[in-house]
Amino acid sequence: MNTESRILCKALQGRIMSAEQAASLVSSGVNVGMSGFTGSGYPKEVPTALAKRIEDANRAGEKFRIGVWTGASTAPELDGALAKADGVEMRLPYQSDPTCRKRINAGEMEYLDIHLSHVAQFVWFGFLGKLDIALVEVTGILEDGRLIPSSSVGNNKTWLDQADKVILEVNSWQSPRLEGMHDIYYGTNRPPHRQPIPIVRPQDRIGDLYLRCDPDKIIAVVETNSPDRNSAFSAPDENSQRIAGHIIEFLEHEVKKGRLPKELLPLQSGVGNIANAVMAGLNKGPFDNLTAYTEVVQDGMLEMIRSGKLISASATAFSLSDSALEELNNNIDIYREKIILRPQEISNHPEVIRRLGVIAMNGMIEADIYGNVNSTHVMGSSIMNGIGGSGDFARNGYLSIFMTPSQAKNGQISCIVPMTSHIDHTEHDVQILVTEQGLADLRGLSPNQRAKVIIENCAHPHFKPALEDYHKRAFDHSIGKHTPHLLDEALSWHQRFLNVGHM
Ligand code: 0RQ
Repeated sequence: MNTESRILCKALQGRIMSAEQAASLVSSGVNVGMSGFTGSGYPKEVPTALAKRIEDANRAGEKFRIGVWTGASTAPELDGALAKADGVEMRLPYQSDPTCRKRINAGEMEYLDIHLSHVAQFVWFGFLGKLDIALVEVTGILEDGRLIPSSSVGNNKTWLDQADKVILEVNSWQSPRLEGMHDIYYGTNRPPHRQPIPIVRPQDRIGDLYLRCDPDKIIAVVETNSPDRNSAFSAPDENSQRIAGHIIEFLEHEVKKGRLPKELLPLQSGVGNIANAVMAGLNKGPFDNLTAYTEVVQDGMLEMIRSGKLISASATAFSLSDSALEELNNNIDIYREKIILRPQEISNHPEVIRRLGVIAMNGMIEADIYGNVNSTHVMGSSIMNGIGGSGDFARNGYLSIFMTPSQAKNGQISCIVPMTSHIDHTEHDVQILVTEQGLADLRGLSPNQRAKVIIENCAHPHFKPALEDYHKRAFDHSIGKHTPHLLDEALSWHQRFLNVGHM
């Protein structure tokens, strides 16, 4: 597209206005579907203007609150500003903002944590109520009104389709050469009319390059020029490197056993420093011609594409540091050939994940000795971020791997516990646990066999004796010996740490 003007559609040029004017079109009580996924492609100016408006209303004694639905996490200008203004009635489906988290944990904001692949279809089914407004960042608008998506796709297709009214932010900071990287699939129907999703390789394109939107619904177009959130990663620390090392050794073993091809199967990698470190490890590792079918392209994956280790990546968003972003923009024509950004109901689609045989690797808060995993709650009652896409991938992947350092809060808390204080992934969905101490391969093991391997391989030596002692006493005294527990003791495990890590 012409880089000087980003709004080529004549009819929409007349709807250009300021962020404040656009924010004034949003009234209290509405549900707003906003773009944004792991800090990329979120609207930058209207949410902040809206937060200001909400603060003014609150000062005047009027309660002004909206429902905020997104793809996933956003940034301080969106989640932070609206939470600070106390303007969010219901937030879904994934957030990682400190102010938002504080409000949720104080009981001041409702939060619905659902699998990322479920969000779009729940809206089509009408399960979440009415979507009033879509507020979506795009890279540009073509003459015929089609929209060039931004640095994330998330739920934008669904928001534009389902909302009564649409506000667009056209961000000229986004590279115009993102055009051509997206694949927007319009073939999803509701049951009983569903057809197979025709992806048989991660790099298959099945949709359009552009988002569609009825121009009559577009009530405002706001021009912006603001960067995505910088997702800085720390250099892999010793623990992350050891976790990466255990995973690579395991994958090599699986190749030797003939259970994985030598170029492995498509990789999914969660967010955060450990996930990034695993990618850095794979980049130096023995595998070539790798592919990814994942949600997020972080720095580590970009480096793997650059080195040639990774030949293609399918995702729904970027989450990059400043330097990685510069690398992407400087070489975007090369990356566009290798990266596809899809709607999140497709990037996280259970059918496709199962068909491709994805190797799912996600972070966790804690796991118990039987293999249940808690990804979301600290001390059983405080939310950290949300389940994100980890369940979509863990339940349906070829391998489901969960990783964490063996201890948190400077060694005061064990991340291997007798019974998880909250469960996101049950023992049935968890095959491999990894800490810096080692890897527990749980495939084919009964609960008691799992407990031995998890404690032996994953627990920190500081907590190992207490966990072994718990399992032994539970086996001796529990009525049922299948998954032995001393319930009072298991449930009170966290009590002694309550003053340590509560948020
Ligand atoms: O808190 O920074 O205040 O100290 O949890 O922990 O070790 O920095 O790990 O950044 O990889 O996050 C599970 C949260 C791990 C993440 C989780 C405290 C710890 C620290 C973060 P502080 P780390 P990470 C794809 C997949 C769910 C969604 C998902 C996550 C903070 O991986 O959100 O997988 N996963 N999506 O101190 C008390 C424990 C603790 C603990 C860690 N046992 N007790 N606090 N912490 N373990 C992406 C998307 O779906 C979008």
